[in-house]
Amino acid sequence: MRKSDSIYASPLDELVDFRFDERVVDVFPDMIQRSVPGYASIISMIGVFAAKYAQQDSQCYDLGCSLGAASLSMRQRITQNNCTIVAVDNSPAMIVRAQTIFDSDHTSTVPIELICADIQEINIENASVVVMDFTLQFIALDERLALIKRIYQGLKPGGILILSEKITFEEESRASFLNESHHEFKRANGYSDLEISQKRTALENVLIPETLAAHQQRLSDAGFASSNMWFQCFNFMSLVAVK
Ligand code: GEK
Repeated sequence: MRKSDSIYASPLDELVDFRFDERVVDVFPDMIQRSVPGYASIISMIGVFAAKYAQQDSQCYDLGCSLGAASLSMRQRITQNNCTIVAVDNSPAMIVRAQTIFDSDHTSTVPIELICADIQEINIENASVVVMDFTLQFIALDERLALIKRIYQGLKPGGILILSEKITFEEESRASFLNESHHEFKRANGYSDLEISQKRTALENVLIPETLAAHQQRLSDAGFASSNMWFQCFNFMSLVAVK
């Protein structure tokens, strides 16, 4: 049974910045499913992309893996020989829970190496698929280009980066329509206005969204020949950049 997220349901005296601690880990599958429109589809399609782009004798990275949903999706679809999935998160609580989930998954023999570390500090090498599913948005703005460059350098020719992000829009009317639509989605999923507003405040200094154009410019600056947005729902999108 999925544990239901009620972290922001009662008024909180002091709203501290959002952290991926044990309380969040406990309700994470419910929280992300009810907060990110299209999350389940994106996870499934990450498996579909991995099936096509994973290369024999290479590594597939899941950066900011949380409970490993993208790793499991890739593991189920990869048929190329001698691929390893490297799943990384800097929240110890996420890593402990992800390990128990991986241990109980017997759908495939593709190995998953789980690492508790900052994704800005790990080696990225011999990669055919790199996934950052709603993780770059938590990295400081001035550190994003360096990380994307390291991913580009670690990718083999023909390798891909799958980048999913909450985005913002330059045009005010477009931004407010899509933000409001996202709030409506959360209301439809049972979150109250109080929960939506307290969570927004907690995330304000932690999750910094950018425009699609800013993401595509950075990918191009890092060397990616092309990037295609393959998914958008409200102010959430996912794109694939090819080396
Ligand atoms: C999914 N990809 O289910 N280094 C490592 N991990 C980090 C860092 C960092 N510098 N910063 C944040 N994280 C997942 C969902 S959640 C998105 C990703 C969300 C981790 C953080 O601990 C958390 O587990 C994850 O990135 C972001 O497909 O909750 O909106």
